[in-house]
Amino acid sequence: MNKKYLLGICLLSFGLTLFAEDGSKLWLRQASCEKASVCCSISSPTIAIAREELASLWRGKAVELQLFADEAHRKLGKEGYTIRTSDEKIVLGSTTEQGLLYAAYHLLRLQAEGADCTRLDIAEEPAFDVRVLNHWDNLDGTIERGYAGKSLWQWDELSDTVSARYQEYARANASVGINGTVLNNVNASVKILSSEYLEKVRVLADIFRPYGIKVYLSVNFASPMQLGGLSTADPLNEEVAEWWKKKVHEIYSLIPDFGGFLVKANSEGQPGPCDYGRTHAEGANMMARALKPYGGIVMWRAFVYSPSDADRAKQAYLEFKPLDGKFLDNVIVQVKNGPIDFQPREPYSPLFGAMPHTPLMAEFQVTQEYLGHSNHLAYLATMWKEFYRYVSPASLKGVAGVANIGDDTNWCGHDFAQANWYAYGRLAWNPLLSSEEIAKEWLAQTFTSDPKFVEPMTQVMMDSREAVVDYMMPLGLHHIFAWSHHYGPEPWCEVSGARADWLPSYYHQADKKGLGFDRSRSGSDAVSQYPDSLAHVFNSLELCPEEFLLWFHHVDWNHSLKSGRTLWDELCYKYQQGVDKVREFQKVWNQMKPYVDEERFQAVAKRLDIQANDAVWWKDACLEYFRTYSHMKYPEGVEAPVFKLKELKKVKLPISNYECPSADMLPRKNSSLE
Ligand code: GCV
Repeated sequence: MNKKYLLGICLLSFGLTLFAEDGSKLWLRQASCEKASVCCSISSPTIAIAREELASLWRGKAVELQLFADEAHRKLGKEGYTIRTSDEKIVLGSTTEQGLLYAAYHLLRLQAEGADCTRLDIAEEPAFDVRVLNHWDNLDGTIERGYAGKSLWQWDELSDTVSARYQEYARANASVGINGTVLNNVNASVKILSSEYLEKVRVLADIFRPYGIKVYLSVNFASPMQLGGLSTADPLNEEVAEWWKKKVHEIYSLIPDFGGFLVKANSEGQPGPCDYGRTHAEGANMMARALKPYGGIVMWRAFVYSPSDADRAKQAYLEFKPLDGKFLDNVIVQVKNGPIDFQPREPYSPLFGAMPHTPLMAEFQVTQEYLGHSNHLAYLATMWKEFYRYVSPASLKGVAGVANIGDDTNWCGHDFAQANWYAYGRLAWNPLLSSEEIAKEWLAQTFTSDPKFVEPMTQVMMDSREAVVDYMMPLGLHHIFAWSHHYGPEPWCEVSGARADWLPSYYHQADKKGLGFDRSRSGSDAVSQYPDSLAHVFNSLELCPEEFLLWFHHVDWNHSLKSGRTLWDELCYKYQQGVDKVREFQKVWNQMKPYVDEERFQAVAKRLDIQANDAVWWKDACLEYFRTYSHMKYPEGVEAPVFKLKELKKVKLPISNYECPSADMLPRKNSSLE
C-alpha cells in the first residue's frame, strides 16, 4: 500500500481516537501502520507475543531477539534482559523468553515516551522475585474495597466463555513487569479450591502463562473442614496435612506452574492455626510442606489483631517477631507497609527489619480504600517511595499490591488510578525509580508526550497524595474515617459493641488538653519496636518528624510547632492547604483541555469536582469536631466552615464496602446542609 495513503489512515485513526478515548487501552495506546522487521530463531507462545507486539508497534530499525547463555546475561537472572543498538539493528537479549518479552515492552515504552532510541545500551533485572497483585475479588463478582465495578473474573461463564479482557489484563501486567496474580479475596471462600473452580482457574492460568504471570490463590484455613468434611483444620493433625497435600497435587496436575497460596489467618474472623493453639508458623509450614515438592510458596499475612489489649500498632510485631526463623524457606511473611492499615500516611511497619531470619514481602494497597476511593486523584508512588526511605528493598523477597482493577471500561474507575497500577508494577521491578520519572512515563503513554501536558500534570500527580493527607489526616492523624466503607470523615464515630481499636476516638485521642496517640516510651511504647536510632527520634516530641507527630504523641493544643504556630493553628492550615491544593489541581486540569480527548477530560474534571467538595467536607468535619475539644478560633487565612457539624454527623452514605459513592450521595457545599 502507498505510504502516504497509509499515513493518512494512521492520522485519521489517531484523530478519531483523540475524540473517542475511554481509557480502556490504559498506557498501551500505541498505534502503528507498518510492520517492523523482527527476527528471532525461537518459537514459543511467549516469543510469539513479543514478536507480534514489536512487529505491529515498533517503528524503528530491525529488532532481533536472542537467547544468550553468557555470564553477563546469567547475572541478570531469569527475568533480566539487555537492549543494545548497533548500526543496523537493535538486539534484545536474555537467558529466557520471558526476559525477551520484558525487553520488548521496555523498547516500546521508550518509543511511546518519545525517547531517543538510536544508541541504547540497557541492562535490567527485577529487584524482587515475587511481584504480585492481590485481588480482593469475591466469587460472587463483588470486590472488597474495589471501586471500579465488578470483578474481571466471570466465574459463572468460565470455563466455557473466556473474556478478551483476561488477555488484555495479562498484557498490561507484563508490560510493567508484574509476574503473579492472586485471583481471589484474602477473606477466602473455600469454594475456590473445589474441583469445579480449579478448572476455571486453570483456564485463566493458561491465558496468563505466556505473559509470565503465575496464578496464586487465597485459601481459607478451614478448607479441610468446610470443603473436605474433616472435623478439624488443626495444622498438626495428619489427616489435615494429608488433605492439603492431595489438594495441592490436584492443583498442580491442572496448573503445573501454580504459584502457591496467600493466607489471611486469625484476623478479622478468619480461621487459622491459633484456633487450635498453634502458631502462625505451624500453620504456614504445614501448607508449605505440601507446596514444596512443586516449587510453590506460601504468602502468610501478618495483618493480625492479637487477643491482647496492646496498642493496635504494636500487635503484628508482638505476634510475629517471636516466630522469626521458625518458618520454612518457601514461606514469605507478607506485611502491610504500615503497622495499622493502609492509612493515607503511616510510619513503616517495624516488623520490617525485625525478622532477619524470615523472608518478608511488603503489601501495598493500590486500591484507594482510605484515599477517596476512585473519586480522588491520589498518585501513590510517592507514598511507596516513602516506605523505601526506611526499608531497604534488599531486605525484601517480594511485593504485593492490592489491586484497583475491576470490569469498568477504564479498568480502575478514575483515569488517574491507572497510574497507581502502572507505578506499582514499575516500582516492583525497580524501587529505585523516582515517582516523578514514573509519573512522566505514564502520562506520556496514557495521554500525550507533549511537555505542555506532561510537566504540569506531573506536578499535580506528585503533589496529590500529600494533598489527600492534608485534607484528611495531617500531622500523623489516622483512622478517623467513616465506619465500614471508609469514605468521608467520621472522627466522632461510635458503634456500640465495636472493638475499641476500630473506632476513631481510639486513634485521635482528642481531649481538652490536646490531640494524638501517645506511643512514646511513656505511652504505649510502640516507638521501641523500631531500631534504637529511629525510636529515639520518634520518641522525642522535638525530633519526631511532624508528619508523624500525632501518630507518636499526644500533643497540647498550644504546643508550638516548627512553623512557630500552635498545634491547633497548624492543623487548621494543613486542612486548608489540602483544600487549596485540590482547587489548584482543578485549575491545572482545566488548562489541559487541548491535550486530552473529551471523554477522559470530562471524566477527570467531574471527579476533581467531587474531590474538591470532599476536601472541604473533610476540613469542616474534622476541624469543627476537634474544635469542640480545643475551643480555639480559626486562624486568619483559614476559611470559615460551610458545613455544620450537627448536620455532618447525620451523614450516612448508602454504600457498601464494594462501592464508590456518586456525587449525589455526598454532602455538597450548596446543599441543604448549609
Ligand atoms: C480484605 C482492612 C480492610 C478489609 C480487608 C483487611 C485485610 O481491614 O478494611 O476490607 O479485608 O484490611 O487486609 O485483610
